[in-house]
Amino acid sequence: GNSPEYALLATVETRPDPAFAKGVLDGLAQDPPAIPARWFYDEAGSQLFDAITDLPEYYPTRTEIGILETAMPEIADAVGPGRAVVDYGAGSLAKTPLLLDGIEPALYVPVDISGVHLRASAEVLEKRFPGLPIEPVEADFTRPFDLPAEVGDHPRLGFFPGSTIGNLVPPSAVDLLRSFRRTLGTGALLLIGMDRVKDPARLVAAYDDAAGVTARFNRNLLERINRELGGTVPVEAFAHEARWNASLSRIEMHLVAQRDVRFEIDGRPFQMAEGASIHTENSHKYTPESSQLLLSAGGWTVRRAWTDPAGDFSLLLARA
Ligand code: AVI
Repeated sequence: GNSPEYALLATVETRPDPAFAKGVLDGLAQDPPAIPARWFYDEAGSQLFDAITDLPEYYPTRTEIGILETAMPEIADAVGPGRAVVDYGAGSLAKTPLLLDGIEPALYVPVDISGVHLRASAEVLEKRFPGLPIEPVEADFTRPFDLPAEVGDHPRLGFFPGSTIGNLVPPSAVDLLRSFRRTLGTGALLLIGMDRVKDPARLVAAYDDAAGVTARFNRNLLERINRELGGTVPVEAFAHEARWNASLSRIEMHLVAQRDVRFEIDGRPFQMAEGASIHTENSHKYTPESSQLLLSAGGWTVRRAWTDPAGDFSLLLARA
């Protein structure tokens, strides 16, 4: 039955996040309207993202895992043993074990804004790596934070796979890289995944798959607005679109109104004309040159870079 504890948990979890409300209302007030991609990842959105990573068109996840597998002996050589691994985003349970198996770390520091996510993944990794000290940090890693005392003088290795850096516009990406540098310190290493520029048709397909999973992921943002912010957004009136923006070297995801629409969010009225769009995500793609440039603007010097044979994705090792 429903224990009182359960009821309390349900209340806590459905309480609207004021930052989400602000992100949505401020974003829709912009011209053109744009809502930051971080708001995709509620429970449903995180599950849809997991489903995306299995799609035939979505190459980044499996390609990066392939690079980690193939290049691990070289990565281990370049990184050396005894590092404190700081894993930004609490760890992909597919990628982190490859790294921890490969490099003989001294300790593992997963960092995530969600304590629930952090504890769940730490529990899995504790079982998988029984001898490895794990020191989770609940923090917003877009800002510098203090490393746990256990890190001590161990040399540091930041791990930021997935090309998540690509979801930030360059000024924000540079800020994030600088903040990593502040947290990890001079002399630290950073292993970072960055997706590559390629045939636009393949890029668009990766973000507009035939099964429509990415479309559901995109539209889930509107459903989340309706669920959590008392929205009346007519979700079916919005079409998912993935566009390649060549001059800014990025895939953009949009939700395009298929007719004139009116709706309310948090009691506030909005209207959009047919054809108008809400810009929901950027996913920047890099060349070898632009990835080096971005990293160096963020205070990191590229030491090594690995790619898959087709050059679809890259894993870079940089030094602060
Ligand atoms: C999380 N991030 C790196 C993904 C990407 O490819 O930009 C998010 C995503 N959006 C649509 N498909 C995947």
